[in-house]
Amino acid sequence: MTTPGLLAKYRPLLDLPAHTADISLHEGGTPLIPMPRLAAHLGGGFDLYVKFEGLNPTGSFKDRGMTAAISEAAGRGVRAVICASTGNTAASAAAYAARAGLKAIVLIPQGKVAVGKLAGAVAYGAQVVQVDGSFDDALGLVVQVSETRPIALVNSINPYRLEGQKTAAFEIIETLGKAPHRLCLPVGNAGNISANWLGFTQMHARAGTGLPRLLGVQAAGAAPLVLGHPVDRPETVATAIRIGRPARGEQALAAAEESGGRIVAASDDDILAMQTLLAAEGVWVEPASAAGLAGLKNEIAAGLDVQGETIVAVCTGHGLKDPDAITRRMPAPQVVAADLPALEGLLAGG
Ligand code: AN7
Repeated sequence: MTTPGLLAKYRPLLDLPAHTADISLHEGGTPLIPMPRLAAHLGGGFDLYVKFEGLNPTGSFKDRGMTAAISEAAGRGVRAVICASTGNTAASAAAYAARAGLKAIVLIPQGKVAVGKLAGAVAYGAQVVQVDGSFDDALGLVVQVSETRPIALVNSINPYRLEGQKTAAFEIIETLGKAPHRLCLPVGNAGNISANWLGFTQMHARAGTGLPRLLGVQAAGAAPLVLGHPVDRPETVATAIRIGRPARGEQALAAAEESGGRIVAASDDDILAMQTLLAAEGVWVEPASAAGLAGLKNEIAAGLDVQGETIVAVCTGHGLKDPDAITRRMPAPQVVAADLPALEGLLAGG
């Protein structure tokens, strides 16, 4: 017996064509981790959980959508897939394409992808192309290429990506017994917030499980949905969400509004401070994944009343994806001679 992958578990709830195969790395089933100390730090009076999506097979939530998109493409007889990516989509597409025996081509913005993601894409055997431009430029290119060649596009413009990604909502409902009052998560290309809303609304229509208010959080230097216009030169330490023209921006704004929530921005300093707070409670996420909670912290500080609520923060990617985000802030290493008195001396000094 193995744990089922997401398609095996949820197929009747997913709107996928009959030809869809089942290409799986047994993704999903990620833990919902209580964070009582962080909740107290944010003011207390509510229950806080992290849905730790970094524990998926390639280290991010992208695997949920990719099992669906690659399974559809493989079932249709496609031989190659392509995507633009800030890194996690690339690693996930590469892994699932490898699993299916397909070729993967990934376009990434040159010099702006965290090392763990780039290494993943290479390790899984993808053709990695660095674009002298932004993620948005790369997305424009892959859309055009997929229109003229027999190559399946597996960015979240692909509707099957959302079908897979909505399973995060199903899992949260299964664990809590109902939807949380509030769901906070980072927003980049805006696929994930759209997919989660699909999942929560679908389950509510079937089983009356309730709906969360959505708090989507962009990085302040890449916040088109907050500013109300595209950002030509997005910049943020959270390279995963360094996106200026979100493909599903309209859908995300509609979902946030329909839920009674909103989309806000958090500064790089706020994002890194939240990454540190999460790690101080044992959960190391990549910078982008701390954005949702950084936004929540700001909202509470500005007067948002969350008393009595259950809040889930989706932490989308593992800290190991972007070790440089830590090492470049690391203090100088403590070096000691290989003898006990030297170590005792160092420890005595605090
Ligand atoms: C860790 O990999 O867009 O709003 O190309 O890697 O659904 O785009 C990644 C996005 C949040 C934002 N957290 O999700 C890509 C890419 C992490 C991410 C997001 C991403 P969307």
